[in-house]
Amino acid sequence: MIKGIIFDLDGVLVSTDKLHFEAWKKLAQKLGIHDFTHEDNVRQKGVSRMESLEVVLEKTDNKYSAEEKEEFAETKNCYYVEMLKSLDSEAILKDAKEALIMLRERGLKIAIGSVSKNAPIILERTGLIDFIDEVSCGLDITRSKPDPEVFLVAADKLGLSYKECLVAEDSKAGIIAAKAANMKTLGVGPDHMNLDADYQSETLLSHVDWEEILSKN
Ligand code: G16
Ligand code: MG
Repeated sequence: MIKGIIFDLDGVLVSTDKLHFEAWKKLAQKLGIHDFTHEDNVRQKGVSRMESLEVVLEKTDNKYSAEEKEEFAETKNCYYVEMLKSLDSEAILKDAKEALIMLRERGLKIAIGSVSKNAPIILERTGLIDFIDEVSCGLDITRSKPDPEVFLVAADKLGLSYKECLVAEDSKAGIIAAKAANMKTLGVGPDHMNLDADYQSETLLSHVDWEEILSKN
C-alpha cells in the first residue's frame, strides 16, 4: 500500500527547469557555444550540476581543467541563484499545490526528492515548504539520479519502507532511480509518455487516477 509520495521538484512542482535551461544557455554562450538546445537540456534533467556541465562541454572541442570546470559550474549557479531571487508562488506548476493538499488530507506523507542543492531556497520562496513533511535534496546525498540515493534518503526521512513510496518525476534519470529504489513511479510533464513510468500524466491532478494508484496493495 502506498503511504508516501516523493516529488521531484524542478519540472514537477515548480517551473525552475526553465531557469536551469536559461542559466546553462547563458554559460554556453559565454564559452562560445551558440547551439545549446532544448534537447541538450532534457539530458540535464535530474543529473548533478557537474554532470550537467559535461553535457554543455560536449558541444565544444576545447579542453578544460578540473579547476576551470568548477569555475564554470559556479558561474552557472550564480546565474541560476540570481534568477531564483524573483521566484515566488507563481512558479508553482498547475495542479501541484492542490495535489499536495489532497494527498495530505488523505493521510499520505509527502517528501521532496531532488538532487538540487538549491531545493531548500526554492521551497521557501514558493511557499511549498508548508505542504511538505520531509526534504531529501542535493545537500543530503553524494550521488545524483539515476542513482536511487536521493529517494532512499527521502523514504528513510519519512519513516516508510521503499515499497510504500511512489515517486513523481519528469526525467528519465529520475524514473530509473525510483525503480532502482523499488518504488512505484508516476511520470509527469510534457514528456510523460516517454519516461517508462508505471503511471503517466501531464499534470498532478486532472489527469491522474489517484484512486487507482492509492488502492493498489
Ligand atoms: C535538478 C535538475 C538538474 C540539476 C540538478 C542540480 O535535479 O533537474 O537539471 O542539474 O537539480 O541542481 P543545482 O545545480 O541547483 O544543485 P532534480 O533532481 O530536482 O530533477
Ligand atoms: Mg525534474
